[in-house]
Amino acid sequence: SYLRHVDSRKLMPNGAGHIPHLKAVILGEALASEEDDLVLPSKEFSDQANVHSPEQYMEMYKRSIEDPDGFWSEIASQFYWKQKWGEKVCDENFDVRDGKIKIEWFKGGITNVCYNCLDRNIEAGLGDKVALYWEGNEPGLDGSLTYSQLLNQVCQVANYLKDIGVKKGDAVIVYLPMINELPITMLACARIGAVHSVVFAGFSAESLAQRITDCKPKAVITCNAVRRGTKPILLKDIVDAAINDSAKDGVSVDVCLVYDNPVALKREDTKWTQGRDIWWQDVIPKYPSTCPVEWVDAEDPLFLLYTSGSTGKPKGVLHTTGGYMVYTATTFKYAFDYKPSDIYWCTADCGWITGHSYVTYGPLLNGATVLVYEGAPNYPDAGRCWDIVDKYKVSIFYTAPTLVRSLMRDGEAYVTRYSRKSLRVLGSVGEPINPSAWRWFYNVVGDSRCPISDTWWQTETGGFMITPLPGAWAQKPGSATFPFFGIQPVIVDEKGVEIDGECSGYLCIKKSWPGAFRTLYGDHERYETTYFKPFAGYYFSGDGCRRDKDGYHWLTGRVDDVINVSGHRIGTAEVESALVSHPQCAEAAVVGVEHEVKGQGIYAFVTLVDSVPYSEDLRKDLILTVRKQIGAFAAPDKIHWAPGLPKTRSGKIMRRILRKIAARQLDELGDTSTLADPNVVKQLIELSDS
Ligand code: 6R9
Repeated sequence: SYLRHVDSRKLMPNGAGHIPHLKAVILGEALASEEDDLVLPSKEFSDQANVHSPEQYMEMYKRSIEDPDGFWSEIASQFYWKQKWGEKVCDENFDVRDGKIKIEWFKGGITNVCYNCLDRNIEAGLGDKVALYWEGNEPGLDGSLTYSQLLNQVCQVANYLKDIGVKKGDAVIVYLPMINELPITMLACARIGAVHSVVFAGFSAESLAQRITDCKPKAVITCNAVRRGTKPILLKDIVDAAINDSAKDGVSVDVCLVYDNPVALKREDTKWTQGRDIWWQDVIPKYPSTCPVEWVDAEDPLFLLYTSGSTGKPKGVLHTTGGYMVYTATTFKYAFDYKPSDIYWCTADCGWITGHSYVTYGPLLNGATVLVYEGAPNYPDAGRCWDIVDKYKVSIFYTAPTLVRSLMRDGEAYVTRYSRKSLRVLGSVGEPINPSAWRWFYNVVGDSRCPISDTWWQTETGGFMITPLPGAWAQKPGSATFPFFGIQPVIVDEKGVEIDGECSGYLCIKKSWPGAFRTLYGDHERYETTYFKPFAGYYFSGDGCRRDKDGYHWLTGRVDDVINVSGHRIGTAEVESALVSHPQCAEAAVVGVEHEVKGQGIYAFVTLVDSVPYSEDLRKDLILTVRKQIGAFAAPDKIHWAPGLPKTRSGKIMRRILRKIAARQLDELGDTSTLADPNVVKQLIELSDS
């Protein structure tokens, strides 16, 4: 059966060829490089998988490229459409030189995403299946909703929203923690054709105000307070400040619906604005639990999600209805090898795209059982995730490399004390996962049994773009592997010329896909300038990518994070991965600094494994590790010991701040309001000269 994999690799797209070194892997010989490290799915897994061989993938992939209309309309037909789409499945202009960028899928088709998530599944007999499990921050606090119960609650909220005058096309801002009411609110908006804009309930009042001012919502939906770990966060205070701020810009909010969370704050201690604020529990239960659906066009907006660009104000990424529905459902099904008996847990918050596509829409469209977890993944201790996995018999676990690395740092004992035998597929998203973290995730968490879907995608892409299909082919730790159906990734040089075979460069996408964003809200020009003008004819992802001799894709980080040292282009992620492979290094973040001779030098912030002391020997050893793994040119010029790294609450390292610290431009640190822990920056500055 191994030979089956080898031969069919000739079929891999983009020049992937035969793999002679596979023999070495099977025989357990030493590998020349990480590119040769192959992890094969077990026969049992492949045999039961939705896509079970490279040949099957290739056949489906080929069809999706050669006949996208046929491929996608067949899948779309499995959903409920009040009226089928018009003549064209896809109508696009993807090239700025031919005029305005336009992407349309299933135009003329009339449907509703909420109906397809709930009513359709209930009609198919899933009414009594659990749709949402909810696990609270405090162990022991939990709940669940079946598909029928979820529909009832969604309808009550939808009826309330209609009653206060929210209509099709109106924006609603949602600033809620991870409680069931968050996906409920999203679905309620979708049901009546309103456009939700979920703001991660960890953003500052200023950030929230910016978003309120930009999309002028008919209502803001929040919660008085929440506990994450031991820390209570007064969400309502933040909302009050934000609403006051946007009022100064002439944008007023008439209704603020507040979920009462007595575990975190008493009602009477919640600040209140009479006439504007209203308790969720006082009104929602009074509304009828059925609500007719607002049928919308496939190209009507579903939601707005703000994401940060490299400069300027946040960008309102706009997703529409039909294509997004079809794409998130399909990617979920294949990339996680979803089966109806699965219990699925994604640790992302609904405030990010991952929570939209892969907590709410993708799984529910498949009729899946989803776990929503309110708390911090290491509360009350580093074993909480596996405690939850055992409690709910989670079978698909989807998380971010940053969590994997931090749990790795806390030690295996927290993992191995739990059974985890329900797990069958693992997933990773948000940043490149370094091979050593991949290995730990695979060997320790998954007991060397569960394939890892390292899914590369973006807020803008709506769903997975480059991802393993577990069961279909061999994985390489650290590589996102191959494109999803319908996706044509191309690697271009700085002139925008496509490069073939083994190469590295800028990652672009040729042709649209159903889940693509359609515009930046209120700024179509910025949409074209940022994504379609850098390399005319393509969507530019902003990421760098290497394609290896076997056609596997290795994401090398944002190209704005590329460092050029003496003419060598070095991805910060590559250096970080080398550093982290050192047994005493827990986490690393690398930035470029001005260097007199080399143009740019490499400046590395390094967090050590618990209780290992800083030392000159260790510093030298870390540098040696990078020299060994990448080359002397990539050796860091400076190692800066870091007790912690500045991260956003979604776990992304804020390199902007690290660059300023590295350059000693301490008065130019900029906005630090989105940091998970602002103290980290202070500590780093104090350690600057050590
Ligand atoms: C889904 C999400 C998008 C950026 C993207 C890339 C990085 C995400 C990745 C990955 C390597 C992966 N990224 N997944 N890099 N491997 N599996 O995270 O969306 O918040 O918009 O971030 O995240 O740099 O361009 P978003």
